[in-house]
Amino acid sequence: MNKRLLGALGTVIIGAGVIAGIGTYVASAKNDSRVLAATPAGTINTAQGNLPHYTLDMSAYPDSMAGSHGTTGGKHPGWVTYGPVTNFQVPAHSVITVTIKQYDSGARITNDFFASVHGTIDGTAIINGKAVKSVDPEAVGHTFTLHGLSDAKSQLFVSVPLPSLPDALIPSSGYSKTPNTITFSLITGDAGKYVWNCEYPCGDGTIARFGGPMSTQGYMSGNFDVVNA
Ligand SMILES: [Cu+2]
Repeated sequence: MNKRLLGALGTVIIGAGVIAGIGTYVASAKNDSRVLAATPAGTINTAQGNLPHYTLDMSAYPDSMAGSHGTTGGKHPGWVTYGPVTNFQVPAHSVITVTIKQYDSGARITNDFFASVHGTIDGTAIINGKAVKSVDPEAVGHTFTLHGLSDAKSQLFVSVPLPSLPDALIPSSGYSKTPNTITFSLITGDAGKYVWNCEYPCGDGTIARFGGPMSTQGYMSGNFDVVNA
């Protein structure tokens, strides 16, 4: 992550003189209203019967040079971020198969609970083709952790660890061609407002690395709206 951060900072310093429109990106990073809706994928058999099936694809990046922050990375090019956006919309009472490409390095997670898979169908996630219930707590890059809010009738809690890439596989510019691929499925309940965040301390040094992107919407957290189809 440090290597990527230095590289990103270098890019900013070189690019600052020629980027006239950076103010636009600063404004958009503060309040990213873009929403990615899940893609219909037929129906699927579950223990709860045959349910509508949807897919949702996202990525976790070691900086903000991809995703929703603009081609210059926005106000914080070196901040880790999810992309292409951090707000998602999915239908109620449906199976949502989420696929995340994870391009970042990492280290030990603070709380081992978040190195295990929780709340998915079968309690597993498929990581690089293999079904697992947990990952090495010493090598976590990010997590995707979904919580219900009080106005949601159904309780929903899903948490999936995204293993880190070894530092040797993080290129000095661009992204690894071999990200970790994490796939899991969850069943949504009633329509309502949910939120998700990352539980790996991938932020900056403030508040024990829960600052910066960890405490800013549009980077390591966002909305997860469950709507009636
Ligand atoms: Cu994170």
